[in-house]
Amino acid sequence: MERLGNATFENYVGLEQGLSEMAYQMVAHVLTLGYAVMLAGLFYFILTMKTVAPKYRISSVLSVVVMVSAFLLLYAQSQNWTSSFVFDKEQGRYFLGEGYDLFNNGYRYLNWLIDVPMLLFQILFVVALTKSKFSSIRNQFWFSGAAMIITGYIGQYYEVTSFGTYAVWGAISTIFFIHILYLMHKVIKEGQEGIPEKAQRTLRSIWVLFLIAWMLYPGAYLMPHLAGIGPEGGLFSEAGVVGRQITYTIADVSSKVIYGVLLTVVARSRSLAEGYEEK
Ligand code: RET
Repeated sequence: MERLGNATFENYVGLEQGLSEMAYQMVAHVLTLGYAVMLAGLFYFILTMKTVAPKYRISSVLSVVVMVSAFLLLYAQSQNWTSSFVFDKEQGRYFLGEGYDLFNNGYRYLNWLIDVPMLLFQILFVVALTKSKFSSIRNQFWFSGAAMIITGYIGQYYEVTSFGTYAVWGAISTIFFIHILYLMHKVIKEGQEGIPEKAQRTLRSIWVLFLIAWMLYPGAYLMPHLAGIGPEGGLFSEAGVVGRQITYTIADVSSKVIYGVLLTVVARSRSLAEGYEEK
């Protein structure tokens, strides 16, 4: 099982069993949907910017930054998929092409390196902290966000070849993730004080969305090993390959686009309550 070195499990599945037409196309389609949604989101955030008071607009600007970087990186990810597997007429399945690229989810991780700090930073412009210091929360968000991703990025190279190494890096990454969840919970709790009831309700939904959407990423990391450890069992199969890309796409749309839209909704309620009128 080591012919491909540190390649991720998608390549091993593509080398040994190959992918059916449906599995191959579903991934190609879901990746395309991913970057198309980012482009649509880009227009939404630009066009709604003026519906909120100027002090909240940085949140929309940060969503624009997230949309552009996600669009480009998800586009690259999608190209990587179609250039990694080729159709074999004899067997009627897609296999890893000779002399082609290997597939790697690394584009995503590097995209998160930009987007995760931006997404965490963004909420600080929509809510007012009552007890914590802005700069302290911001720095902790950035530090733990970057540390979580870099450690996870290293770990994902070992998902096939060394389960131990993969588990240890994953566990270190999880410690930073728990720190982020703790900070976000605090920010959302403090942020609810003294704002309109409707905005409070939206903030509570943001917490639920955040929790679910962000948990999907470690789920995708674990995908090849869910329901059974190792190359023989569980989702180390084309179901796992498709499942991982669908999970990533749902997570991306929720954590970047829907989250940004809900923050715009909170900023809009607060702007109206403060007497802001769009000109
Ligand atoms: C990793 C490694 C395994 C352990 C954990 C992880 C968490 C990843 C998260 C990523 C969030 C990404 C977002 C991107 C949006 O653009 C790195 C998979 C806990 C939470 C929100």
